[in-house]
Amino acid sequence: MIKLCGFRLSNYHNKVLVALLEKGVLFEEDASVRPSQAEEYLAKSPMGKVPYLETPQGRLCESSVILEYLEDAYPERPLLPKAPFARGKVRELLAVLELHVELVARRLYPGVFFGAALDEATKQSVERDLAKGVRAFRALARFAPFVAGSELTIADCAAAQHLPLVSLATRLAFGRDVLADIPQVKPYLAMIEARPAFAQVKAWRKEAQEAAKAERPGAAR
Ligand SMILES: N[C@@H](CCC(=O)N[C@@H](CS)C(=O)NCC(=O)O)C(=O)O
Repeated sequence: MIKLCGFRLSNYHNKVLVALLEKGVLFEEDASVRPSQAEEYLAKSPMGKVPYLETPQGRLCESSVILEYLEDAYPERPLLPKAPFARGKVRELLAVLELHVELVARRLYPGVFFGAALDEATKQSVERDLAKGVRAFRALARFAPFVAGSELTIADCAAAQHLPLVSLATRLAFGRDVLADIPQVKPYLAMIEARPAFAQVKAWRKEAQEAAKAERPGAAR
């Protein structure tokens, strides 16, 4: 059986977890795996990140690659449309959201969530780059009612995890939510989080958050 390895505070782990639940795939989870640069961990996940997926044929890392693998291996409940152009549009939205929004906001996380110093130069470069990413996301997102259109897709699995984190990080860093000017985001998140799979993953994340707080009382997240 396939096994998802990572931890439930990770938005990338949760992106895959919710896709597995939505697709109704039988899977195991090891939620105790943490990122590491140790040799033995790099042998499993070459960038030292989570998540990775164990399959009968071997391991796969990179959450979007894992989602594509799941689409190929478990096509019964698809999270991508059939038509090539429509598939391209979903992947385009997902790439913009991750490369130009989440990954940019991620530069704030050490400062806003883990107590590291956050210098002005970083804040300014993040603010500048995020303005472009958020503009592109806003141009591409459909909210009709799902983020990429009328069907639930892999883009929703990602958006539901990343958007709240980007809002929180930018509120903490800049005193304003960079997504506040996209009025569809809040109702979209309320709608998507009402789905049982998304509600379950959110509840597991909150449990993991409480456990992390109990371990490290100073941590923000
Ligand atoms: N592009 C990767 C990103 C995964 C990622 O950044 N995971 C974080 C946890 S949310 C991590 O492992 N961070 C540790 C590190 O970057 O060394 C994916 O989609 O799987």
